[in-house]
Amino acid sequence: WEQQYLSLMRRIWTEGDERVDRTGVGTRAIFGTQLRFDLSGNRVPLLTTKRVFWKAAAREMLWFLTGNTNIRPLLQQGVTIWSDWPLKKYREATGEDIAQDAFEQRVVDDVDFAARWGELGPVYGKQWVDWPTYEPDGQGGFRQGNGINQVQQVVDSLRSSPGSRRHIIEGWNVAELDGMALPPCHKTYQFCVADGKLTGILYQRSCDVALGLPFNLFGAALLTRMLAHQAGLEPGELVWMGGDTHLYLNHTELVEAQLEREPAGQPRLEIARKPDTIFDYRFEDFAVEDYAPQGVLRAPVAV
Ligand code: THF
Repeated sequence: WEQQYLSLMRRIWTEGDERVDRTGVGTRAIFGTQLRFDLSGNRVPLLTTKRVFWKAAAREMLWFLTGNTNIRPLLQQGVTIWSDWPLKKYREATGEDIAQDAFEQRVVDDVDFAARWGELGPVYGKQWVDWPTYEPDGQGGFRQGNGINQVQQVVDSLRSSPGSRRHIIEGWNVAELDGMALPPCHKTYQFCVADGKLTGILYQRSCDVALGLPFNLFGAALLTRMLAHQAGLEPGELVWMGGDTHLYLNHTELVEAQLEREPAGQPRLEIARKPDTIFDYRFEDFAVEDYAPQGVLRAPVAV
């Protein structure tokens, strides 16, 4: 199964178009890609050709489900994958050349500082569980209505109309993109029930194959598993679809090292407890078994 990831990586590296992207780093890219993973028997697409910090990806997914869009709760748990964007904004706004760990420490220690500088805007969590609505105010204008919890709606629709083709969680709120630190990359999730099994599709408009994709695959598999668990379904497959699927040109060392490695093993994801709702999973409920990855491969994140 992991060869799919490695083949995609190899194909982008050898055949991709070179582009200068938003970050200025430069990429090689293929537009329009797909991977499929079997989730049955609790299999999880967690790469073995490098160590993937699945715990950070799991904490990130639980953070999305809380609806929170501030990096503070992530940092309180030692997860630093979202720090680069607020940090860049802070440095640009204040001219202060603060170190990343000093910035992160201030966000953790100082609630007001976190509210001012740790906020990412209405990103994933907000749209997933509290998509804004508007209703007529009776005077020819509009006022804010109740937010829509798309995740709860999908749990409900999986239970009440499993055959539906509308089990969708959407992050791309066109009207709110401007307020987001980064418009959503993993923007659309769709689910399908067949034979008592739940299959998930993740459509990702833009994908950093070396750093982001291993996280996104684990996160999407975890979300599919939690939904299946809550709806009383078995895990089916995870289908991943990429728009601009790229490797950053400064990831050369990682790519070359990883393509030399052979995958080994099939990790499994166990969920210990079935809470009352999808919003009540705790990190301690998740365990990965049979995961014996090769060593960490580091690469810089393009911001
Ligand atoms: N922007 C870019 N350029 N790449 C991304 O992967 C990415 N994301 C999120 C938003 N914007 C992105 C942030 N997610 C890492 C992993 C996921 C991220 C961001 C960074 C990362 O650096 N991983 C390292 C270290 C992990 C750790 O120390 O915990 C790794 O080796 O995997 C795609 O969702």
